[in-house]
Amino acid sequence: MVNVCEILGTEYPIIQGAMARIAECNLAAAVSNGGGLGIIAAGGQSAEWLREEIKKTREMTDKPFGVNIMLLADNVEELIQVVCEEKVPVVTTGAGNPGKYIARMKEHGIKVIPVVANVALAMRVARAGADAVVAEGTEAGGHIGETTTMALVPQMADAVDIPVIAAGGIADGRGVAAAYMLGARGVQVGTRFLVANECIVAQGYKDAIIKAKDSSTVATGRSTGHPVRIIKNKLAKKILTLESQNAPEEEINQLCTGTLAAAVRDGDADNGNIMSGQIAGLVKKEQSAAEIIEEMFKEAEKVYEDRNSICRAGRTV
Ligand code: TUI
Repeated sequence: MVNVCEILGTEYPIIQGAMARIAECNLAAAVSNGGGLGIIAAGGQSAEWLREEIKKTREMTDKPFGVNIMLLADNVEELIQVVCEEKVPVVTTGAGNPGKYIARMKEHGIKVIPVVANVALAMRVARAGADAVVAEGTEAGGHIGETTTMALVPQMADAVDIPVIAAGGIADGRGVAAAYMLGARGVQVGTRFLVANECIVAQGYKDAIIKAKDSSTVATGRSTGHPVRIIKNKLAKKILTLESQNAPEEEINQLCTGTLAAAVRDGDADNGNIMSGQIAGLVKKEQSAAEIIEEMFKEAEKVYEDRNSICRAGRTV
């Protein structure tokens, strides 16, 4: 099977998670310069914006980087056109089935890595020619599926013959080592990169991640069929209340309008939509993207070397 670093063209097998309105040229270039694959999140952005970010990223790094295309966006066709014209090295996709776009992107020399939350979709994209898949467990932030990383990764690794990259709940070397034990050959990390020095998100958002505990996130939107994991704040509680009252979808959508901008731009920790993974409780300090990557892989190597023997019936085997 092809090595993930070879597919990505990186030193480390790590992809930065796509974070809508947050992941732009500064974070993408910093992650790529740190030896991982930085990602520009195109979700909610125009084709012109994306073209400009690609240009700026290329000015900031000579390393490979990627673009994430969120498939619920209404301008997906235009965004696909931009990544093809710009010959972006890697494209990740989310929130849908990218099957019909894969051949076109590959014709332009793009490596295609769909982010998926179930085995059925992983098998479909593998058949359509995907180079690797990200198995994203429900621990992840943002739009999520139902299955945990622990259960999803080994099942996906058995089902497809392309490399599986684990996501959801990974923020340190133990998580990296665990992902490998489950059959993954790379990781995607979002939450920890939110607090990278180079990440342009408002300080209030970073503080909310650093203050978070294991139980600080909640999945909203289960009632509308689009579950989204966010920090459990005033906004989250209002959404959950409306959902428990079976409020119409429009009312929930209205409540959510502008809340991502409030979180990302204004750092509104109460009424902003602060997407975050469950692993936020482990993220305790702001660092450069390069330090985050180096620390995670150094720690993963150490965890692997220091592993204890597995015990059977109380005896070391
Ligand atoms: O896409 C993500 N994470 C995201 S997208 C996003 S923007 C957004 N905001 C509010 C509502 C919806 C989107 C924030 N975070 N991760 C990958 C992912 N894909 N997670 C879940 C899925 C998924 C879900 C259903 C993929 C396909 C799918 O159905 C299609 C099928 O054929 O199974």
